[in-house]
Amino acid sequence: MMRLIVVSMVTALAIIFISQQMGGFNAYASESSPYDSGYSQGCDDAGISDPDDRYINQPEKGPAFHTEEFMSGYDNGFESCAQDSSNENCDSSYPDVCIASPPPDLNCDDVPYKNIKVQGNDPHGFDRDSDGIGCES
Ligand SMILES: [Ca+2]
Repeated sequence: MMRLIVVSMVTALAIIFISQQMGGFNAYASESSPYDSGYSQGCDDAGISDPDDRYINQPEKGPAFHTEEFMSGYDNGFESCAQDSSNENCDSSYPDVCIASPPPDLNCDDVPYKNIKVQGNDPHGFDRDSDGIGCES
């Protein structure tokens, strides 16, 4: 009987401990981490064309004033958003080059590429024989 009570108490304590751990974890996850704030700051800066206007180049806001975690987020955010904005008019059917989606409908003569990789719906019809290579030369 005594042993059963002890086992029950240990079990109860374990459940309390685990639920506290989970609660603590959730509370932490709901706050933005230094990495996340860095990431969103980096993403914002990627959209600002004049480096002087970027957050990171403001007085007392440079890399020396941030944690390594923030800067790691900043770098990734900047890189990711810089790529997104430069690729926003590139059709995903032509992943190796940047060709805008129609309109206008382009022909191979209109683009400076040969033997381009084609995937997906090929809106320009560069790959008529559907072998994954467009504008063969
Ligand atoms: Ca082809």
